[in-house]
Amino acid sequence: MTFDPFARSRRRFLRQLSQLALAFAAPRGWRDLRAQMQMPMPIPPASPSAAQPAQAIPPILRSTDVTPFVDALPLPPRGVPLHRHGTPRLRIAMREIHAKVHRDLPPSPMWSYGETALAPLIEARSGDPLEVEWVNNLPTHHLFPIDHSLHGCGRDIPDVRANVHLHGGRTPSASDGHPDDWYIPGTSRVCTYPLQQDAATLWYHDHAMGLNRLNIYAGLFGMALIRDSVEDALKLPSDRYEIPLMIYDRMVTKDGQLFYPDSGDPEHPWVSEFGGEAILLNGKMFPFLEVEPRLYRIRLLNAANSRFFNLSFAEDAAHPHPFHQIGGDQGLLPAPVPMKQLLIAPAERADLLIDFSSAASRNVHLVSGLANVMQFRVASAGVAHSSRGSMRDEWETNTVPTTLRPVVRTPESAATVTRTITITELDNQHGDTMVMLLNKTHWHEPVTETPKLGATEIWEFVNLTEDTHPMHLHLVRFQILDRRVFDDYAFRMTNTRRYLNEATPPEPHELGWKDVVQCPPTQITRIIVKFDGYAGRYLYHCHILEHEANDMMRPFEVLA
Ligand SMILES: [Cu+2]
Repeated sequence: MTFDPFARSRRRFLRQLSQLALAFAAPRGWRDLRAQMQMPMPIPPASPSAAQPAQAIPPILRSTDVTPFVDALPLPPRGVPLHRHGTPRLRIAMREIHAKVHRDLPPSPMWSYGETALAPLIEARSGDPLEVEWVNNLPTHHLFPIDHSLHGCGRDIPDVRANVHLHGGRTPSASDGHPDDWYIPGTSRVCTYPLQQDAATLWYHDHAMGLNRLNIYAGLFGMALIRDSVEDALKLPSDRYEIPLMIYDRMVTKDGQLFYPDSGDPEHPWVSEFGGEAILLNGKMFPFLEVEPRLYRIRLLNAANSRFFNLSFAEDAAHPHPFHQIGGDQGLLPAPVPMKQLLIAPAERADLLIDFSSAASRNVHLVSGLANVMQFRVASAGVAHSSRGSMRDEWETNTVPTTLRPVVRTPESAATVTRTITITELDNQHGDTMVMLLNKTHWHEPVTETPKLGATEIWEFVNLTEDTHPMHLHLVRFQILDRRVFDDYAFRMTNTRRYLNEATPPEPHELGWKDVVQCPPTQITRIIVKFDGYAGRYLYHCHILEHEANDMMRPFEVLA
């Protein structure tokens, strides 16, 4: 599937299908559309106009080329504060490392925030400020082909630039990692994170203008867990029973090297999406984890550039292993949601509880689509009993709580402004995507979204493309109001809004606070958001990193 010559025709087919559906005014099902997203992401073939490939394509590893479940799942080291007088400060350096994605493959150069492929885990308390000195110790040459035609990516600036955004952090603008605030190897920045926010699974990653699709792909991302007393009181599984788990896909050559594709046009190497056959978990293909037959908490992050993962747990195909989702992007849900599978978009997080007690002495797999991508080796029943001390039994529950954290729904009447934001792609005559825009406006054009500090607004994303876009707003948390199929042809042609079905409320596992929302094609997705926290310049964008890099990103400014 590596280079899919049918990808473009499939996209055209889907587009025609959508037009056909509209001709008969038949609304496309939300779940059907989601199911389409399970397909490997198409990689555009070389444009017919392109003369020579920009880089030679080496033989690419197939997932069947390696022995599964021979590498133990790596777990991230804890970030240790540099000093404890005053505000704790971490010093985290970006660097080039060499790491193996599988036992039987040679190491590949990668970039990391740590000494291994796995960046340090930042753990902090809600309301306790944290400072991080982010040091750029990267080399001056990039690992992957840069597209100098993308915004803010010209040949007049250094090839290697970096900055850091704490995704999901309620952070003052100066420390938010604005795409223009990049800095070069040999320099560093100190960012201050007040962390005035609920317990949640956050992550940190590169956000340098036009480059973060390549910087994150190279490895510049890590997880951050914010904890608070509400979470403490639930006595959820902790320490070795709480597993940070980052899932993402890569193209790996047969000799173990990370590879990022290009369009075939040396002047415009950008590709509109990325899909790789190697599914990595915490840096390894097909890792295994030895677990006890008890309750575990899994802090899951989709760290992929473009790929949506449809995940489940199973002992075998006929026996899905149930689990509960207890939290999303911005913290705990009101109550645990029993699940059999989870569709997770790039940058989304899911806080899961899974009970292995019914699978003692057997294996449970994490399944992505139809493939087993990770193995949980469950110990025999006796092991759990002997390893659990009485202190832990007292302190920690081994059952799923019935309620978690109240999430008061924001009434629509609280909103004083409604903003409509269109999502569009512009294609050339060959059907290749050239640019992807929000409100048909480029990144560098003047700010048009200027909410007042403290104001509540409704933002409605009108998706006029054939892809689901995971839209992310910096600074804030929001609630999903609904999604509704509309006549996108009428919208495009006459700017009239005609709905084709009733509004669909968010899924049960989307009923908590969010900072990423899946916006499916031919639907209008509405969120309600209070612009709390800080005044200043921020941004919102699609978190498909290839889209973001080619202008599916806009500033907003919170006015004091
Ligand atoms: Cu997008």
